[in-house]
Amino acid sequence: MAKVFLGLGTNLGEKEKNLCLAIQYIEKRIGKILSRSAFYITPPWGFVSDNDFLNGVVEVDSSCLPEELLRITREIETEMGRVAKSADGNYTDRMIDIDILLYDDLILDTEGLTLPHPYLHERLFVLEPLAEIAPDYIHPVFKKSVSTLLSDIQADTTA
Ligand code: PH2
Ligand code: MG
Ligand code: MG
Repeated sequence: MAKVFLGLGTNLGEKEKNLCLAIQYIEKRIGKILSRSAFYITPPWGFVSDNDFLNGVVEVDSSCLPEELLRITREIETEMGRVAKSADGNYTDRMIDIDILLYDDLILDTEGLTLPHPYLHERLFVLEPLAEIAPDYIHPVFKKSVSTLLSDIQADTTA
């Protein structure tokens, strides 16, 4: 079994319902939810939109391999009405986004999947909920705890 952290985000529709539904799908298809952060209202990061996000992180005990996880999370996104990942490489509003943040302490860089998530350490909307449920988890590349990564970017006002 692998311990997996998934980041959830939505900025369209009934956002709280979207996150709760995604968590139900995750529990059914990916594995037991070991912990769940609170949901955080966050401003759009990296693109301009009138729609704020609701973000959260869940910790899952899963027997899925990373590639299977990617396939299943994409299926859930599509079933929940996510239309296109992005138009011309820019971020877009979405019903649901499920990102694989950490998979045990696996480091992976394939065409479709990079682990840990390549922007995990730069994003307050990921680090805040992650630090709530896993402050002492060590990032396998930077060898720093999640709470240290969070204080690093809190010191940087551009994050
Ligand atoms: N996801 C993005 C880009 N920007 N901003 C916020 N606040 N929350 C997100 O989940 C988010 C984002 C790419 O997936
Ligand atoms: Mg994302
Ligand atoms: Mg994504």
